Amino acid sequence: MALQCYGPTGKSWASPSEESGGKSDTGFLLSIIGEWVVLYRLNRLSLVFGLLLCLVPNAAALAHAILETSQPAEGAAVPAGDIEIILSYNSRIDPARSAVTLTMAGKTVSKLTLTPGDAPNIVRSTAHLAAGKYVLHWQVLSLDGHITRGQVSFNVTGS
Ligand SMILES: [Cu+2]
Repeated sequence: MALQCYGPTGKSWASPSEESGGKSDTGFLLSIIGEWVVLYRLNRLSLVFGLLLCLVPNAAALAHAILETSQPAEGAAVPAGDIEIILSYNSRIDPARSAVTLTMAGKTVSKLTLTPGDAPNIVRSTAHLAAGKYVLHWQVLSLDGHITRGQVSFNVTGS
């Protein structure tokens, strides 16, 4: 509602030039600059509004992708071999623009190929792993266009 006051039609660009003959160019220029300033402020306003949406807890819960559960779970021990990896988030994510990497002792072991899970908030993958301490680094894109990251540490035990 308040935004309508600043709309492009709020102050006419044409009227100053029509009324005063000599000053027309400067008047027109000034009004254009005025519009630019207003547009710039509106952009900043929407930016601030977007940021606020992400800061307010309830809104963030609907927007940011937060890892809710994982398989393997944090700190879990799983037997070596084919390991199923399932990451479940609080909101819908885009598997095509998300990435999961496995590291061991800070070195990348493999970049996992993600497949959509049973629900739009789940991604899954499989990895054939030998015994060792692994860290799974995930990065996902949620519907609000924000990327969130995190990691899950787990152990693979020898057979
Ligand atoms: Cu967000």
